[in-house]
Amino acid sequence: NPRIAVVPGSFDPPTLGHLDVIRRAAGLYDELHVLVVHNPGKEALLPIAQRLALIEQSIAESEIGGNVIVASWSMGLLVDYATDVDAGVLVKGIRSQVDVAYETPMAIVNRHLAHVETVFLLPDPSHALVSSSLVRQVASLGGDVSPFVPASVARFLATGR
Ligand code: COD
Repeated sequence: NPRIAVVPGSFDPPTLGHLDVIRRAAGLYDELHVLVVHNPGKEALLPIAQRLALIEQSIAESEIGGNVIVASWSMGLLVDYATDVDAGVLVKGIRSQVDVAYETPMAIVNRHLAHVETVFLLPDPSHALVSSSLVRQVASLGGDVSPFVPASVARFLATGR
């Protein structure tokens, strides 16, 4: 169904860049699934359940509409989830040429695997340089990450709850 989309990510932790992509994708589709996925290529900071809780809180605290469903997926291919929920579209945010190079082969493979289209959104320039890895680094060195992440994420990283 071309009106149902999935925004997949590691969300380790969720950032204002992620929220910007989610908010805009929620305005484009009837139903939007925000999917926390384990990325085998990255060492994680937060367990999946914690990332799920943080993204749920961040969306609840925002003005993002009621057509968003938050879930996690660790049982195989991303496109298997998309097929399960009848989503025809994957939405990814593109910050730079590096993201284009990383996402292009996955988009082609996913279209072959499941006839799922990938749509790329350009971030708001004010969020384009924010990444989870930057936030992890600043937080681990004791810096203030509140300009880069939703309030509930800043609170969790500072206090552990
Ligand atoms: N502005 C705009 N977009 C942003 C920003 C920002 N500041 N920060 C991140 N984003 C985008 C990213 O480009 C990405 O599209 C999305 O938000 C999520 O980002 P991350 O860093 O949380 O997640 P990643 O890059 O680790 O992606 C993890 C995925 C699991 C989505 C990815 O690895 C994937 O699609 N895997 C497919 C697994 C699979 O099925 N493999 C087999 C076939 S390819």
